[in-house]
This record gives sequence, C-alpha cells and structure tokens, in this order.
Amino acid sequence: MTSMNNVQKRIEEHINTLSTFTATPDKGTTRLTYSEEHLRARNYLKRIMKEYGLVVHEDGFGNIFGKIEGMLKDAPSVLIGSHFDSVPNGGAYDGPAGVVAGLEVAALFAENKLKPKYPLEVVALVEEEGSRFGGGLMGSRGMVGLLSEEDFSNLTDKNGISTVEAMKLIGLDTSLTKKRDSNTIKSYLELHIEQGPILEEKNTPIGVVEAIVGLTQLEVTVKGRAGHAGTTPMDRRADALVVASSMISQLPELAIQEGEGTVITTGRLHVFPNGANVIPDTVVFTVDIRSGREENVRNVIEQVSRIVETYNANGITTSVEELLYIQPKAMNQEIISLLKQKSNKLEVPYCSINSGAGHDAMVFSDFTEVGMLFVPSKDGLSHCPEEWSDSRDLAKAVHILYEAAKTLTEAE
Ligand code: HGY
Ligand code: MN
Ligand code: MN
Repeated sequence: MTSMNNVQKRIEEHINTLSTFTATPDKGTTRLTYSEEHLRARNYLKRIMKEYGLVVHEDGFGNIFGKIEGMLKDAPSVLIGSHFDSVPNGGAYDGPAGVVAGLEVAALFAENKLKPKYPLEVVALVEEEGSRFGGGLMGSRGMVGLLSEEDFSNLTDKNGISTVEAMKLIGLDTSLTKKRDSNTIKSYLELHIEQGPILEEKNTPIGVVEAIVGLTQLEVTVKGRAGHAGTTPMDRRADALVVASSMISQLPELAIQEGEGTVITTGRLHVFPNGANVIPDTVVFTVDIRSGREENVRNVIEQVSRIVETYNANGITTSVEELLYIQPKAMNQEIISLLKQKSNKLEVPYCSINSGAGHDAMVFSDFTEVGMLFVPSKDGLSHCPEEWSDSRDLAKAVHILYEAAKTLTEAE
C-alpha cells in the first residue's frame, strides 16, 4: 500500500497546485464559479481523476464526478468529496482539502486493487460558498433537487451574468443531467478543515462532526434617492447608506440577546451608484445568521425583518429577500460510529465536534447517510489567505476515510 508519506506529499501537491488557480495571486484564493480560475481547477481535477483510473463525468451544474465501478450492477455510490470554489481572497484548504481527500481515498482503492461491491465516487462540487451567484450550497442543492433548474438558471452574478451564460462562456455543457436520483447515492463522506480553534486548542488531529448549525442568508435592499452631495440640504435627503448603516449597527445585539451561540454577520454590501460626491440611491447588503437551534435563527430573522420594516418612510423603501435557508443538521449516527471506530483502529486521536460553518454535507443529509471529519485550522483561521492545515493531519483523515469507505462500499 502507498505509504502515508506519499499520500501526504500528493495532498500537498494537489492543494498547492489548486491554490495557483486564483484571480488574486499573493492575496489568497479567489476562485469564483465558472470563472477562468474555476476552469483551470476543473481541468486539473479531471486530469488527476483520469490518472487515478477514475471514470470521469460531469452534471449540468458543472459538478465533477470520478467513479470506481462496483461489482454490484447499478448499485448506489458512496460519494466522497467537497467543493472547489472559494470566498473572495480566501484560503487554499476550504473545500479543496475535501476534494483532494476524496481523490487520495480513490487512489488507495486503485493502488490496492480493491473490488468494491458498491461504487466509490469522488465529487468536486460547485458554488458551495455562493460568492458569485449568492445563497450557496448551489451544486449540492441542485444535485438533490432543492434548487430547481429554473431557479438555477435565473441566478445571476453582480454583473447580471446568469449561471447558464457563465457555464457556456467556459464551454460547459448546460444540457447535461442536473438533478440526480438520490437512490443512486448510498452515503456521502466529507473531509473539511474545522475553520475554528477547537481542534488546535485540544491538540487533536481529527474531529468527528456530530451536527452542523442551521443558517440563513438574507439580502436587504434599501432604496433612497440619489442626489448631489453639495447642493442637497440635509433635511431633503433620502440617503440609502445612512439608513443601511443604522440598520446594520443594530444587528450584532440581536444575536447577543438571542444567545446560545447565535451569530450574525453582514459580509457584503454594495452601494449604488457608489460615487464619492453622490448621495447613495440604493444599498444592498447581506445578513448571515446561524445557530445550532433553528428557533434562534427564526427569531433573529423576524427581528431583522422588523428593524428593516421600520425604515420604510421619508422617501426610503426597504425589502428583505431570503437567499438561503437551511435547518441545523445532524450527521448519521452509524457513520459517526464508523469514523470513530476507524480512528481507534488506526490509533488516531479524535474528538466529537459541531460545525459552525455550513457544508454540502448538510444538503445531502436529508437524502442519504452522511458523515464528516474535520482537521485543525492553524490559529482557527479560515476564509482568509492565512488559512492553513497540516498535511499530516489531512493524511490521517484520508487514512480514516479510506478505511470507512472500504466498509461502506463493502470492498473488504
Ligand atoms: O459559510 C460557510 O459556512 C461555508 O464556508 N460556506
Ligand atoms: Mn467556506
Ligand atoms: Mn467549505
């Protein structure tokens, strides 16, 4: 069997290569879905899948699959992977660590000439972050039918380019099958970086994920009236940015008052027309709300909507759109036990952990049995260029996932 050193070296090579497919070299990873950087990453992933002897296919969203056939005809697959898009100026590991882990598990299957009863499929998912088309979890939601083909086609980026147009611009076939019959999926495994400080503080290389927080992404629009910054008296203004700022300043307290780990973030804000000497006509900003309990998320959504509504006056109109809403999700208990059992067998220390970040695994969890592993994030950092995880931890996780996948595909 390939030594774990070789696996570790290949992991580093894959992560480093993928990190070069970025629109912001030297300023982190910016790989927006269906961009040139995305195309280079998908070509690389497909090349490696073929080198590893996988049968490669894509779906109508641009998700990429590399399959090892099973002995059982038309049997459902064990999927293993993650996403390969990024946030703007993000890190090299968020998403790719899981795709690369899937590749290396498949490589170990091939190198050990395993004949699984059930197929193993490596999956590289698109637009998990929602950085280009909003919301997020797009590739996985599309696969299971939570995002309809029509809603998918209607998604546009901030320049008004639709998903379908963007796919065609890089030569992707939009006519390929989109929704996948969930009966073709036996289970889904995902390795991800923790993106927080817990594993590092516990000095533990592996986290077995128990549950993922519920989350929503709202988009608030504040419409005022553009005007000249110099000639418009202060009492005759409908300044959309002053109103938006007043709304946003009230949001953190909502999460603090809700408690139980509830968090709220405004991460994106657009000002139109965005001229230094123009009174802002329109402001559009996001509100990301998360909690381990759905009730907390719902309470805060209601309070945000109430605050936004109160500003509908004096020439200002406001609206709130829900771009994404997903309830907290528990991972499958049998897979949790399997991952813990394999960690023990390999004498790799682990602990149970919950996820404050959303993941594609939460989408699949309503359609198949799902399990996740975390590895530590240096200084707990993620969604920034400093994001880093130790390839030795990633190799340990690959080893555990390899053993678990052997059991799930009945390759033993
Ligand atoms: O936002 C998240 O939790 C994930 O990184 N998409
Ligand atoms: Mn992320
Ligand atoms: Mn991620």
